[in-house]
Amino acid sequence: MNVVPSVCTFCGVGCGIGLRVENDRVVGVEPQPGHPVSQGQLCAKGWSTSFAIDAGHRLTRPLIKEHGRFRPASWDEALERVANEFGVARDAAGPTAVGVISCARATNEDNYAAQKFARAVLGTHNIDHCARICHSPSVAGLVRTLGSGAMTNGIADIDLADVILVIGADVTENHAMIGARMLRAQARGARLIVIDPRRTRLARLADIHLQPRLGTNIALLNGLLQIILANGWENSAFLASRCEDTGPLRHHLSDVTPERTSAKTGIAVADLEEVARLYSQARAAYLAYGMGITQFQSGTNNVIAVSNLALACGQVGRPGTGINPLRGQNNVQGACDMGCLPNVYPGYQDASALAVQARFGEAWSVTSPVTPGLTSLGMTRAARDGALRALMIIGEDPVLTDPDQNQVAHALGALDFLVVLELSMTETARLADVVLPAASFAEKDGTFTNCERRVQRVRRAVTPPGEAKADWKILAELAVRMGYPGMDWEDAEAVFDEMALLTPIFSAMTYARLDEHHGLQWPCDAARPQGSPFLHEERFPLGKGRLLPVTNVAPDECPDAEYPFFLTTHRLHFQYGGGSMTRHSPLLEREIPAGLLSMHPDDGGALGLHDRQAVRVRSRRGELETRVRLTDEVPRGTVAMPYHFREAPCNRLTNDAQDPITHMPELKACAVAVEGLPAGEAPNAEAGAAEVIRHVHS
Ligand SMILES: Nc1nc2c(c(=O)[nH]1)N[C@H]1C(S)=C(S)[C@@H](COP(=O)(O)OP(=O)(O)OC[C@H]3O[C@@H](n4cnc5c(=O)[nH]c(N)nc54)[C@H](O)[C@@H]3O)O[C@H]1N2
Ligand SMILES: Nc1nc2c(c(=O)[nH]1)N[C@H]1C(S)=C(S)[C@@H](COP(=O)(O)OP(=O)(O)OC[C@H]3O[C@@H](n4cnc5c(=O)[nH]c(N)nc54)[C@H](O)[C@@H]3O)O[C@H]1N2
Ligand code: SF4
Ligand SMILES: [Mo]
Repeated sequence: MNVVPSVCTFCGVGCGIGLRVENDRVVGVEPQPGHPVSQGQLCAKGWSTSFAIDAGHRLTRPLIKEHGRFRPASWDEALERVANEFGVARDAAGPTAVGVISCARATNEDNYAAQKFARAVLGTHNIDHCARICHSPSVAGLVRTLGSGAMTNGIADIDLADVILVIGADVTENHAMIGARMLRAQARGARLIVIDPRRTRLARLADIHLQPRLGTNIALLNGLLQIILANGWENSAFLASRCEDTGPLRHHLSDVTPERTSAKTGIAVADLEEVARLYSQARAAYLAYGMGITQFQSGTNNVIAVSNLALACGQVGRPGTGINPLRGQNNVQGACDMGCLPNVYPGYQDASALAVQARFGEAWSVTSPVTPGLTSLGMTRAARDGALRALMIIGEDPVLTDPDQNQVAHALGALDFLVVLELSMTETARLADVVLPAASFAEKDGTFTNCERRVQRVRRAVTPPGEAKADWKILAELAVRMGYPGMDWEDAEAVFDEMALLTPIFSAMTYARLDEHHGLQWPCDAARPQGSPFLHEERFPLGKGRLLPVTNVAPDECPDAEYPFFLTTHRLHFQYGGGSMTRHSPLLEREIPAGLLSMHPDDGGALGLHDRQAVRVRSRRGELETRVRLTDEVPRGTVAMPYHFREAPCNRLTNDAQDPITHMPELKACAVAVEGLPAGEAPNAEAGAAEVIRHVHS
């Protein structure tokens, strides 16, 4: 047996794994000893990798849909079809009528190729990926306050903190090895504070759990800041030397009082004061946050409120202290860094700047597109309106993971042409005209960038199943067919080298140097050849930090007589995303009954429900059936559902009201009604599925 060093394919922690290979098959996984992030450990998902990529459920040949059914086709025929359909759509309606959605689970090399394919071959900035509905508000918010949207500190910095403040992140479930590290820090004396409307496992173990009402983050963060300023607990020296004038923010907070904050958020004044004191007076405070901050129509302002708090207390720019948006997917940091966003080229180079357009135009020997690109949900809307005609989706499952499933299915159905590059047949791939089989991370060379900006190598450990190929290779072959020779790379390393040449923050990285260092953290350039474990020591990319006044905005849809509950959506430790990988593991599947609705026992009692009874959940957009789980982990008036399960897809209920700055949809709050089904009845997993199909064909 051979053990090939690699990186976990699930979450953004980026744990080091060893793929155990026997007879050209991955038969198991082991932790990489001495790995800087995972320190020789893995969570249950990491251990289950071999099931997730097993050839038994993989796509092995290109598929073309004919009369509503897929038939196998040769690569030649399938690629010709794709090239032709994109050509037709572009000729008929211009380059803004075609688009690409890329994959935060695929490598940097795949993502670099995806945005180059969109910009250089299709001639459009219509390129985006799931960061849109994940941490786009972090990028936008922190760019406005600091100038850079990445985690300011490494994971190991948790060991240096004396206060750990977690806001809207369920870390033991979703970033398990970071959660474990936080609990170890607590055991050696750090104070752990969790702010979450749900009583998560980490909240139960924390020293302090603040349980705000859903959607009151800004009221809470402004309230903490007001207490800090009123008591003189701010870091005046830091504010004077590192930040712009705080006058406007102070003025903005002048009518905030602890009592008003308490009334808005539902948190006792004494608890607010205790958290304000602990965080501001800490020697090093490691602030981490997640989707409970970003997935609101006020997502960008929520992030700004987080940043205001950290800047006012001088808790950024030192080891162990900073602002850390816990990036979600294994390579979502990388997909952003590679420029799979409509507004930036690789390395966050402004796509609207003429000099940047000229630079990439020259490097790629093309005329760069000038029309601003659409976001992923912008593309969905354009498809619905008939303005977007042909779409490529690389490794995303929006039918399960985007808000308002019926509208998503309707939009995908309205396209002239949809091609999906996937590992297995997902709910989204089923709707495609052509499906292309992609190689998984264990079957290709490349790099992933974890949430602490660490670029690490993955390696081809086994042959891809059947005729599957690396995404970058598929895109390169398609480019040739569409008359563009500039993507004809020798191998993944050549893609990386081209990227590093054009991207200043990666300029000192090579595969050989990544190997030597267990990965390197960007920025990594001539001035910082060893990479950057933490950011902003002496100055912010903006120069001085900005504290910007922001005001709480209620969720777009709040409970009323017809839909009396707030629904919030979340994740479970043993499942991942749309479940297309984790649900193939019998070990993970055994842990979780599909998609239960969590409800407070008092609410359940008022509705006459008993634990595990089948219920129907309805919103203004759709309905589904599942079972109820009565638990005081959720507060009264709020119900919660995970989004991993096609049998009970909570995104049939969610609202796509959006943050005006980033177009982040409000996945964390909408209004629903719940009713019990007759005793003894089982939930109908198909309820609504027929509706989706009807939308596709209408
Ligand atoms: N097991 C597993 N791990 C994963 C994933 C997975 O699918 N499964 N997905 C990965 C991805 S893509 C991502 S982005 C990360 C996400 O990781 P997290 O950010 O931890 O994601 P969530 O569980 O969606 O939401 C976090 C918390 O926000 C809370 N919340 C809801 N509303 C509010 C509010 O108004 N205020 C506050 N303060 N909190 C609120 C919820 O109760 C929830 O506990 O996880 C990654 N890791
Ligand atoms: N209600 C609700 N909805 C949510 C969220 C929420 O909290 N609540 N969270 C949102 C967030 S933060 C995110 S990030 C999105 C995630 O949404 P998605 O990105 O749609 O979710 P995944 O299931 O991770 O889909 C990734 C797909 O990529 C495929 N894949 C893996 N590796 C490769 C590869 O190398 N090449 C190719 N071509 N394919 C590959 C997998 O098979 C999988 O089907 O979901 C969002 N949806
Ligand atoms: S914590 Fe994340 S990266 Fe580490 S093993 Fe678990 S899923 Fe994989
Ligand atoms: Mo995410």
